[in-house]
Amino acid sequence: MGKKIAIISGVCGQDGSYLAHLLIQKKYKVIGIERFNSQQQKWRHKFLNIESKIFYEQADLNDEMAITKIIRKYKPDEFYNLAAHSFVKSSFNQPLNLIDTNAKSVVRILECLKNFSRNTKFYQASTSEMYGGQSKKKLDLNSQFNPRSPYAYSKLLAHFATKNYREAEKIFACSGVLFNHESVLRGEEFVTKKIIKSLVDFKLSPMTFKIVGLGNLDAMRDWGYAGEYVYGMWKILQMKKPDDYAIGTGKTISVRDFINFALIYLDLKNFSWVGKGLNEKLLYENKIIFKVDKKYFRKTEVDRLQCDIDQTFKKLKWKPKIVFRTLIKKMIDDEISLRKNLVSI
Ligand code: G4F
Repeated sequence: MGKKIAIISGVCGQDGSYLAHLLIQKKYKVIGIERFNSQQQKWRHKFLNIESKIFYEQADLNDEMAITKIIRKYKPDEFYNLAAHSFVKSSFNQPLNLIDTNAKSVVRILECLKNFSRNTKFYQASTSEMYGGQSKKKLDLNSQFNPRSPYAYSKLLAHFATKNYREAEKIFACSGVLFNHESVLRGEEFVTKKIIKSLVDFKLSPMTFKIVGLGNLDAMRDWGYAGEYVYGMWKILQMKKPDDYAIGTGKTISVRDFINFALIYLDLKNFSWVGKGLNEKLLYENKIIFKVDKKYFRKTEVDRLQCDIDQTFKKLKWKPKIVFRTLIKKMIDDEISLRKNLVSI
């Protein structure tokens, strides 16, 4: 039997990079769809040492001809759709773009699989943002969705399209409803990477450090490690029957506590929070590190997300092991090694 073939859209992002790394280890031929052939976008692949092992194809997922051509060329065993506009805050400024990129493109891929590659197993990157975060309860696939941003409602449309192709067209189509998953490869616009990067900057050169603004410090998230969540994605497509799964750690902490744990791990214990609301600041020996800035607040916030992993664990026989404390340590250690490695790339 020849090598299994997997197509990954969004291969240059955090999840795409870790997934490509995993599938290459599993001896797949990995086809990575990228929007542009840009060396800059490949820094994650360089870091993971996989750049030369991926077969790149350029395509915009809104371009039906291009997607059809790639699917017909490879007839892949598995298609992982990880391409998306994924930053929630900016989604409020471009709702129609979000529908095109996050929802219509998914239907386009599924139509193409239906017409030209019916045996391909399809994975859709769904998200815990679809829940809306208004509930204090742990969330699983029986919980109610209440999308609170263009990002969330575009993803919900894609989620239900995937389910419908599974039920109506008998495509092996599955969604992973993933709670926040982070790593050193996260984009700098996301809060965990922003915090870790800033604190490592401060630790290494406090004299030149510039104050960083943050938004809602009370938001709570179930933060896991992206490097292991990709194993869950792969496992979902190895099940006998197609289905949807929620994946998270089952623990939730606030943005403020994420910062507190990071400060302790960096041995910056002499810190204090002063002020309230929009005047709140984090000080380290009289130097301001973070201050609240209302420009980072969202029009509608998702207050709290926490996964109930039991349902998934029963069916998938797998759950993430890395919970926030270990994640924070790992992000700090990897941030330091990323800086060293980038110099030699
Ligand atoms: O890091 P975030 O921007 O991630 P968010 O919005 O939870 O979304 C991420 O996780 C989702 C899974 O649930 C994915 F679907 C999505 O694509 C993305 O990967 O913000 C986390 C929380 C928010 O409540 C935000 O308001 O942190 C709060 N926050 C506070 N200060 C901030 C900041 N977020 C950002 N990005 N920047 C801040 O300065």
